[in-house]
Amino acid sequence: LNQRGVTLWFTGLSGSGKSTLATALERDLLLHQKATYVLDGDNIRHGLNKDLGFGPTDRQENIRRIGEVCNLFTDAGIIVLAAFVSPYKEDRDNVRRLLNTDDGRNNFIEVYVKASVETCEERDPKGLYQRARAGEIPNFTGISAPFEEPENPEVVMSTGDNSVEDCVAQLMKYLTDGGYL
Ligand code: GGZ
Repeated sequence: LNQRGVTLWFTGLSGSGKSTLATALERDLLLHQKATYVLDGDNIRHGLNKDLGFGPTDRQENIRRIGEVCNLFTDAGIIVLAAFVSPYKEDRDNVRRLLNTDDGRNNFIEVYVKASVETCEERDPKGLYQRARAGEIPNFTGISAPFEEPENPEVVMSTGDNSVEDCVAQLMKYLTDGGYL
């Protein structure tokens, strides 16, 4: 396999556009013949982590296990696109430490998918914000549970003001300039 692995870690609110960006980037990478794989709630929370909920301890364990999976995929030379709310800075930093090796190789690229609660709530593609406001979903990030903003993310994507295509182009440039492709 003629490529090195790396993990792009998309963090942000529900409805911020993490999976949309990851899936669009995946398409572009596949067109460039790059081995890539998207991890998100759809393929992780229904399988590996189906025993976990959304309280702080379960979210921590969710991210810990996902970090280990990212480490294995990255070691196998795959460009991993991990899209999880991952609201706690400490949990994200633990994954960063796991993936960034002693020889100075940065295998962890934190992508903050930035959109306000108002914007996400307006989109509300699954009606989750509405249900959270009604008190039907406890511990809902942005409503009744915290989101700790990244302090030094490698990339910030403001999805309220940029098209998916522009965001993907920016990420492709980051990967090219960083020698990941
Ligand atoms: C946040 C929730 C919750 C609560 C269910 N809080 O927009 P979605 O639907 O498709 O993505 C969200 C997903 C979050 O799962 P993660 O594994 O990414 O979360 S974490 O990293 O914090 O462990 C949302 C849905 O699951 N969802 N309940 N209470 N999002």
